[in-house]
Amino acid sequence: MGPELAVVLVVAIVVIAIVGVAWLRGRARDDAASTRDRDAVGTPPVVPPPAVSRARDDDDAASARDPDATPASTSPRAPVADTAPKLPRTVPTAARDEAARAPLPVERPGLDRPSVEQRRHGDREDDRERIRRGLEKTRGGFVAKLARLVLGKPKVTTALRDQIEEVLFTADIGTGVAQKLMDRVGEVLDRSDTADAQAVWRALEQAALEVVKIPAAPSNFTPAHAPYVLLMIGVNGVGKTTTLGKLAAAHLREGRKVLLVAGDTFRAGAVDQLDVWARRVGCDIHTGDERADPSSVVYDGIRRGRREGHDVVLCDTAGRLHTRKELMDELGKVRRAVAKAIAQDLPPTARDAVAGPHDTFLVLDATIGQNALAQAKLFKETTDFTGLVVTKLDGTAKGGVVLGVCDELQVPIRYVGVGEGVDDLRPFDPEDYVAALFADRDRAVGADD
Ligand SMILES: Nc1nc2c(ncn2[C@@H]2O[C@H](COP(=O)(O)OP(=O)(O)OP(=O)(O)O)[C@@H](O)[C@H]2O)c(=O)[nH]1
Ligand SMILES: [Mg+2]
Repeated sequence: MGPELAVVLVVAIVVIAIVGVAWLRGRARDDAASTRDRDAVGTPPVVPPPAVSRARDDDDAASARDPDATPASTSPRAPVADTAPKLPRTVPTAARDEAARAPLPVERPGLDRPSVEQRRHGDREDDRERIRRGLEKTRGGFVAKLARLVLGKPKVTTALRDQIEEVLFTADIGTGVAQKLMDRVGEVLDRSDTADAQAVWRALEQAALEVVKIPAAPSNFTPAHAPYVLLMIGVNGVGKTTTLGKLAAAHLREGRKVLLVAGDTFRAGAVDQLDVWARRVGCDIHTGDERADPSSVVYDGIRRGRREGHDVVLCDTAGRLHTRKELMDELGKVRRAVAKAIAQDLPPTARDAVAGPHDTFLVLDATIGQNALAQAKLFKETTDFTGLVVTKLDGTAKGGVVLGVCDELQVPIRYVGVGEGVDDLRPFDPEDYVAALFADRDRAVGADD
């Protein structure tokens, strides 16, 4: 082979090599492109979750834990998906926690009402309406039976006495109240054999009003040494935590700075439940370590409230059976811790006078009727409380238990719960309650047993 042939061969090999490499590179690019196309059709792309949607998930989880939490459909949440900043696929713990702690939309009943005067008038009307609606089932129960007996005829005769007596004594109002109401009916009937039906009805209404009208000084939410401290007590599931959440909203609405204190360190999820309420109404919360001593949590919470300028400190406690001595002893310890925390800022001479919180409310569940009364009596034997809250008046025919509780305990009812929502707590007004109980006479007469 001559030198010319050798040069031609080398040049040919080099050209073939260059063309081959270029061809292989082109194949590789095509393969990559077709893989992308396949993925785009068959597998959804992995998109990092937006920060706010994480918070929404937490909210939903929380509302599953807490039936009080506002359902997503009614909550005025802003749409988040498009505007939310994208987080990297692995969301850093700090960012996740921050998203989870993001405050829920604040629900403060009444803030949008036009003026103070109008608002107060509106509130009053609203209160009456809510109580009236809450007592619907009770009205359909023993009140409807009474109405059929008394108002169903133009005149009430003494022959009806026994029947009225039977209705009253089988109603969930307690025998003491039944007797008081019966005595009044008797007084009207004693005057003559037949009585005007409206006069008998008015006598019943008047007697009921006397039972529930318990003189009580209103709570002082602005004590000389802030904060005002409230302790909520009662057996399991009566509505302590829910009532605290609603109360927090009511205080915020009055412009007070509120701190919720998670004194229920016993039940798993109790702290989270209160936390949901704090975020929901937009107030601060104080929590201790898991399984911490409730007295120390409450003590620290009150001290923090004082330090940080809260006007109102609302303390939750674990549900407890009045029959469990150790739990009732624990409650005594919590009360002493509260007294100690409040007394710290008082002049030495005033300290001994502090025996406990400014208010202690015993929460009673109306749906259990006479058992609520029995509970309250037993609590009273071991604990002091300054007021009662009767919850779940909505959806029960046993709303007459309010009468029995007032009569037996002679402790004022401060609030009534008429639903699970943030706006479903109403200050108890004796006149409104009795008016609502005896309202809708015509409908009550027509109602079924
Ligand atoms: N319908 C109605 N439900 C209520 C009312 N108050 C509370 N509830 C419901 O009662 C249930 C128990 O309420 P909680 O506030 O958890 O009761 P609790 O006393 O704190 O319970 P424990 O912490 O377990 O002792 C929840 O489902 C509340 O939504 C009310 O006024 N009406
Ligand atoms: Mg609770």
